[in-house]
Amino acid sequence: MPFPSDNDPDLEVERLIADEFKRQITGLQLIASENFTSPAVMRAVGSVLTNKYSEGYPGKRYYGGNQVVDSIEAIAIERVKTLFGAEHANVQPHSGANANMCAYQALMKQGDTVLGLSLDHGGHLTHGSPVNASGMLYNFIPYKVKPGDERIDMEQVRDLAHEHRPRLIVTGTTSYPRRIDPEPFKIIADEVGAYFLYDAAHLAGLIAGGVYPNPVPYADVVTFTTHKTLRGPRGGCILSKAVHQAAIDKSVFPGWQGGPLEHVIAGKAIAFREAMAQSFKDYAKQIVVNASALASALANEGFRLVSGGTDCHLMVVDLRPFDAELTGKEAQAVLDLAGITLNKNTVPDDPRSPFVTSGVRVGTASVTTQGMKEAEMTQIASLIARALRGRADEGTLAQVKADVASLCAAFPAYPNL
Ligand code: DSN
Repeated sequence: MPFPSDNDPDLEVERLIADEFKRQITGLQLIASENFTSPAVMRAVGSVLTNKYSEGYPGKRYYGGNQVVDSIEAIAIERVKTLFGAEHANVQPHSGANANMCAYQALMKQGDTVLGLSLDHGGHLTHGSPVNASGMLYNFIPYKVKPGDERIDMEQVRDLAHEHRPRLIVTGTTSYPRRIDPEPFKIIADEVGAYFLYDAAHLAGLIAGGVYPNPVPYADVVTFTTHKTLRGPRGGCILSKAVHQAAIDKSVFPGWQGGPLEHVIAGKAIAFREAMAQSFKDYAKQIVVNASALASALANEGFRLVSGGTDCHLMVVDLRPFDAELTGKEAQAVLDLAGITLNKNTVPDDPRSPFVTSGVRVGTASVTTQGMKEAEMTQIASLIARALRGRADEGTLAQVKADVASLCAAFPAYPNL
């Protein structure tokens, strides 16, 4: 039986997908949580696996016909355990936010106390924001970065842990540019009898590539997304100690989710294998080298880097020394017009609201996938500064956009697509 779209493709949507492809490859993608996944991953995500229902886990499904799916999910589980040295893995979370909520439910009961990094100091919505279910279901106590060096204040973490005796301590970030050492968190968690959860969403690719400390030996549970520095399909994953296996699996299904997205799990399996390659280790190293080069170049253009720089794939740029009137909101909009995509971001103790902000967040995972290196980071900093300085002039923005397109044409994300 023909499908309605066989002879009547939805050209409106097809054209928009083509437009998005063009936007991605002709502009600079500097959103720190994005990347270009591989054609092999995209083939898996667009495969017939999307047709299959497979509630449950390999060997224990509620529906028939899961022989092939079982093999795929089992491969994904084994690969990710090997990649990070984990005792247990659940590859079903649809997203990082889901992964966190599933982990919380596995480790706590409603109303329990948790320590988490404040959102405006680099944490995540699911680390206790009052507008997120995490903040509604659990009693989150925020810790912050120190005002001087803008690094996580470990003395405050210890003090708060001893004062509040939390059930869980969460670390991991979305806009914190510095290295997080997992061992001190584990020591503090042990002092107060708390579990330790590390949200490695942003950092998974750097950890897999061996250029960032691996929290798996220290944490009870590690959650992450597969589409950021890890460069896989959009989705989440949970690693844990064997002792938490049953609780984690029960919390994911039937606790929070129904049918797993096996087409995405196939993409995760492919990405985990890609991340084992030497070329991925080289890639992860170059992401960090590029971030450091971009941070220095932006500082030379007159911007202030929160904490003075970066140890990972991202930096938070305080716009105020560059131009006291320029907000993150305006910078994001202006740079969009110039083909440079990034996002507004609060700086620690930002006087402006999260919808306006005094900063932007910049990441180097995507441009590094394109093959750009330190010299191109200097060019990118110059393009950003030119666009922002000349933001009142349409001609300047058009010229920067043309220069951005030329740079991207020299480093195609998908040379064969
Ligand atoms: N939205 C992601 C980010 O940009 O960091 C976090 O969930």
